[in-house]
Amino acid sequence: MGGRDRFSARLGRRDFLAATGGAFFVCALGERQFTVRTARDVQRVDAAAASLRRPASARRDRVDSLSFATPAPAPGGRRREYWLVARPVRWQVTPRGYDEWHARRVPRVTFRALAYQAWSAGFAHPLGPPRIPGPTLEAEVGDVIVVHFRNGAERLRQALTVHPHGVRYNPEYDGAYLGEFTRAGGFVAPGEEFTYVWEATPDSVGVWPYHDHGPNHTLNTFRGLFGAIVVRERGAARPDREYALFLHNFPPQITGADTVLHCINGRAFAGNTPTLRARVGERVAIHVIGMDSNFHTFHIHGHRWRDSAGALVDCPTVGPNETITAAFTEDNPGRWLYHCHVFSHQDAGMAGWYLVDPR
Ligand SMILES: [Cu+2]
Repeated sequence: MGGRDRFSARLGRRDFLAATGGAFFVCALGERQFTVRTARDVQRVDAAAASLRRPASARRDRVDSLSFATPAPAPGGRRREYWLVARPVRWQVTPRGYDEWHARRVPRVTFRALAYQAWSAGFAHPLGPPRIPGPTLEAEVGDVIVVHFRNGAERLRQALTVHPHGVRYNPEYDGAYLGEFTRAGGFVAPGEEFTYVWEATPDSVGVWPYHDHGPNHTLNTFRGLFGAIVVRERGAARPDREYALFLHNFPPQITGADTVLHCINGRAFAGNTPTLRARVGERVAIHVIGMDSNFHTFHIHGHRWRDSAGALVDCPTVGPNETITAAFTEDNPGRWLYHCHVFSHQDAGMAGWYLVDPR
């Protein structure tokens, strides 16, 4: 990617220059740190990432010399296998070109994103187009989650990984680039494959993110390399309606737009973001995961629920890589707005519809 990026759209309307426009972000990469203010800075980061070679594994300390067995399912558990390919995708952030909440046109923004794509067993064929977020990985307590990962972003010329939250894993399956202490799963070079094996233990129950944690993780996570892991108690029933919503932004440095777009699952503005649906009487669970450097809040009009401490809330905070779940039995039909309540986020796209049928 880098210098070969092609941006098909630019935000032409200066009135979309929000207060957040012109912001910068920082990428630590190898021994260097970059302040990314422009698209040219993104190219510099990509070039630096492409120049990194697989580190020779250091064996300086006793902990670095440890070797680890591949975990197996607990008695009664099973292997939950997934085949994921990280690949570039031309991604439409605002496919409708319209913000239904404010009844206004918004610019169509398309750029070269990165996504985890689900493939069938043995990487035989893709199961659908690349999507942001990537496929949801599901397991029950006692299972192992096996992720066969291929770095299919050859033209990006950078190592990529899959790093999970919430599940149990040993350092071999951390999926994190650690400089000279990197193990195999922390540096999957373009065209290469690695199989991660993670355990769904009793303390893994919940909803968690996974994301790239390779050498250029900040930039490539901002480009869309993330998804959700759902671990349930053995035999636990699913809610009648279950959604995973990622709150994140696409900076103008990577989209070529004039300003930042605050997104839900890769899309900005109501009518483009996911439209959630339920019926009165259904058990609803909406998992909300922060996936950028901001603290967000999550508000659903007309609804309240209890947080993990038992307090009634209608607008809890969700921080970077944190998950909150809005769970309730639906009792309030109609068209509702859901949105982040940080005003500069909601007005730059972080909002959507929740439609509740009366029965
Ligand atoms: Cu927000």
